[in-house]
Amino acid sequence: MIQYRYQGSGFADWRAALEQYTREQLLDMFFQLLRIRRVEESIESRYHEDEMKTPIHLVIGQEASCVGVCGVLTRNDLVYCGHRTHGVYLAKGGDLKAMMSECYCRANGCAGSKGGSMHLLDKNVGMAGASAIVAGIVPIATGAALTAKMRDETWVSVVFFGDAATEEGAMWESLNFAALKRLPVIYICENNYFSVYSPLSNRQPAAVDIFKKAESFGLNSHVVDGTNVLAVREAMTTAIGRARSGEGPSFIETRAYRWRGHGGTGDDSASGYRDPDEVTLWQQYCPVELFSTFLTENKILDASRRQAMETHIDGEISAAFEFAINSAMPTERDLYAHVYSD
Ligand SMILES: Cc1ncc(C[n+]2csc(CCOP(=O)(O)OP(=O)(O)O)c2C)c(N)n1
Repeated sequence: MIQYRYQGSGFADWRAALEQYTREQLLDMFFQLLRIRRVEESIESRYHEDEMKTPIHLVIGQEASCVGVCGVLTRNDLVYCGHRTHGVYLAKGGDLKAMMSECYCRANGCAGSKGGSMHLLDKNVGMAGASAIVAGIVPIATGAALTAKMRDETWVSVVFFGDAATEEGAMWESLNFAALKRLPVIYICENNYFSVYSPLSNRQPAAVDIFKKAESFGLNSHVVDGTNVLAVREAMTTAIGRARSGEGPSFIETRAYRWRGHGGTGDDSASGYRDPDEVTLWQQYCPVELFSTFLTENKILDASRRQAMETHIDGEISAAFEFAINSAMPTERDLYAHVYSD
């Protein structure tokens, strides 16, 4: 039985929004979406070789939230996230070679081979940390925002997490504190309706939307179509404006669907926890292809431009795999670096 249907309206109402952006900005948003999709597909295609010694959680189907959010951030703004890291890292300007090296556990990986896919970290681009403990990263990101406020800094703290994180006490304690202290923090809840194999309907009462709960804690709160990069970006623009001008925290619930299994490669619907037709249905609302069609219809993207992007991304991905595979493994000495206890 299909339980979760797409509730958005695609790009039908977004024509006027095109005027807010330059052609380059729109093409860049599309490029970022396409790049994340192609990187994920290539990781998926080589994962069976068992050389990437890391669990992976693919973001295919949910790319628009990463690109829509990170598109309005500066390098100095800090981003935190849960275990589904690849899209956030790339959208924040992360280095693809350093990310691939991390997946291959190489010493020059962005987390020095100690993190793997779930713990991408790169201070050069403001990728401040990730945690695989559900909601574990939320108080940390909130604490960072307290630092920004106490030091009178202009940067903002942004944290991505899934719907399951809103079933943890640490989440609500953080929201309460952030609202009380009017902290410059933006909470991005990527609601894909599942916590591993458990649908939202088995975990939370249907009568109260997640973003409404956040609103009741005193946060500026929105729900958006998480397959539409422009919708995410619009909500994020409001949120970042408020955070930078001292108006306090915001909460954005983005609704999209994870096309692949919770972890690893391929679709795992055959195990029975969701209807395979539900996956097929959501694939009609592809964040990459619907934006491509929209831009093409509005004469911003054409076939040759798209092909040039595909070729560029292909080259970048091949180079990143080659770089990672040919990089050195960590030495025994590396194991003791950045370790703070005996
Ligand atoms: C505190 C805690 N409980 C349980 C787990 C096991 N676990 C790992 S991922 C996950 C579900 C995460 O779902 P969600 O936060 O909605 O993110 P999604 O995977 O859907 O992106 C669970 C329960 C964990 N890592 N941490």
